Amino acid sequence: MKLLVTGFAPFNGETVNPSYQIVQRLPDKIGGAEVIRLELPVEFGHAGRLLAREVERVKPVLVLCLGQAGGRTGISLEQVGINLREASIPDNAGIQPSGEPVVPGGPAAYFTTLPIKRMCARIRAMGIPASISYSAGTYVCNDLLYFLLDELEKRHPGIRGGFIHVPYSPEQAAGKAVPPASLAVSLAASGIQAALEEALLPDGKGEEIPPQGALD
Ligand code: PCA
Repeated sequence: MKLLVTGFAPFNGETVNPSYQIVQRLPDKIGGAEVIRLELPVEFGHAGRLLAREVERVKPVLVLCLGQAGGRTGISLEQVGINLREASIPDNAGIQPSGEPVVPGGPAAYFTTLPIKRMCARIRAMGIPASISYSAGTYVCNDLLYFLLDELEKRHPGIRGGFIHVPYSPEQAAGKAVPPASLAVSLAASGIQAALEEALLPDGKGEEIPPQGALD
């Protein structure tokens, strides 16, 4: 049994991306499953194609993609990917799409197939800030999430997939004149590991889920 976990390369002038630093810190086995790691380029379309190729090769039970969301105040478990590319900055290949679909003719949105409420509750129970997010944005992370869910639905209906955004690391925040929220990579990695353990539990066997209101 394998888990495919991805992070992104640095972008937008940063020298690191905590999403892949977290992936590198995960243990080689989680919940009895082997962890397969992949670093993806911050490039519209290209990231999704590389991921699809790896899904085909690895045949994991679950795919979790991570990305940096500077300014977010905790770990953000994404509920939805939308079929829209709207970039406020160019990607690492210099492409800046506007008003384009991720998949022409595809549905407006896909929901994650991971049990994100249980995963979120598990992270919070460790004393690590986390919440459900209802927008992964319209940049490369949303592009990857939408493309992944489209691919899994069409070609690998047995594989579950989703996306988690993480805040800046403290080192990144320290380099900014007005420091934004940040989360230590080691702490974030512990939370992501626990979330993956939770996701591998059969439905109904996981952490007791408080009502959503209690999570807000
Ligand atoms: N974050 C960007 C793309 C790569 C990354 O780590 C995003 O949120 O779209």
